Amino acid sequence: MTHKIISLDEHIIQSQRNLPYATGELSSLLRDIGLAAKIVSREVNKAGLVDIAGRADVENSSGDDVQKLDMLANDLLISCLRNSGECCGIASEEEDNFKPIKTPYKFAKYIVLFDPLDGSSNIDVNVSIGTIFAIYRRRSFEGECTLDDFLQKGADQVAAGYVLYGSSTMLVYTTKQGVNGFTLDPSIGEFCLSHENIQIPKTGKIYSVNQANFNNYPKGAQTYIMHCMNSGYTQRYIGSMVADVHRTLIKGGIFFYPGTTSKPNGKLRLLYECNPLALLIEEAGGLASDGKNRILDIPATKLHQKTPVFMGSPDMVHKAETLILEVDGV
Ligand code: P6P
Repeated sequence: MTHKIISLDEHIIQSQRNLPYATGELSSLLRDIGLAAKIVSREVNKAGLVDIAGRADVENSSGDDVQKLDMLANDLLISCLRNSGECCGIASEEEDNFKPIKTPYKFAKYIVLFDPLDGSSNIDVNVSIGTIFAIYRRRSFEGECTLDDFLQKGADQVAAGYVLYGSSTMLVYTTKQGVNGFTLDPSIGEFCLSHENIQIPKTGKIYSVNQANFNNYPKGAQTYIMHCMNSGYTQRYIGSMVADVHRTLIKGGIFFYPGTTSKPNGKLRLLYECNPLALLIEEAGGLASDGKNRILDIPATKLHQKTPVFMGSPDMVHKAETLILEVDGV
């Protein structure tokens, strides 16, 4: 029996049929992101063969060294979205100007935030990296988008997803109708449905944290790490959030990046890293918090604001929150 291939485009159109108010713009925007992902995947897979790996001698909004491939991915995504006609504004981790990029489409109803290539420190050592995106309906009614259009709670996202450039290239997305994963088949240039209706295991035995920072974590996070070690869990940490969260989504477990003494809000950005991944984790049946509060409820006040994050299997995130409350208090 031949296996029916469902492409990303077909799936997006089918999902749109379930959204009564859908008029096709969101579907078109998601397809444009899928196109950008294919092009970025082609360039990521060439890194090392062509002089696009390595540092670009530029810093981004978070003071990270920008890699050449970061800039290429950023430019590709901006170009695809700017010409899509479905979004009126774009915000990217790589754009240091603390204000969003306006597109020519002042009446388009969506805005997009993205981290074009997360895990960039892994690019030149051939470790998995990823693109993360979040889509909101604009809050302003018409005309040029405003910063306020971007400063929305994660719970108000209409869609979110990531692309993982690993042993294969996968796109995983949600429009709040569940989580579905697509694997790129380079022979036909299509993302094909490979992981339908992903559900995260209720618990797991893998904890994912940078243990090198142990002494700088709050006591509550230290206590949870000791709990994981004493429970015989396995520690896995790739250093690319998309890769660590993807493994957590598929196998179960918990990924966390707590605040530290020098960075009380941690390192990961709320708007274009934690919120989109938190929506996917929750849509798959998991939990995502800052240790105390639901990530998706955190008010957005700055484009590049950071938050501590604990996300994954519900039983494990709940245990972390319980120990944090016991040890650190409210
Ligand atoms: P650390 C990559 O630079 C990143 O932004 C995330 O993808 C990853 O989870 C984290 O930083 C790794 O940070 O401090 O553990 O090297």
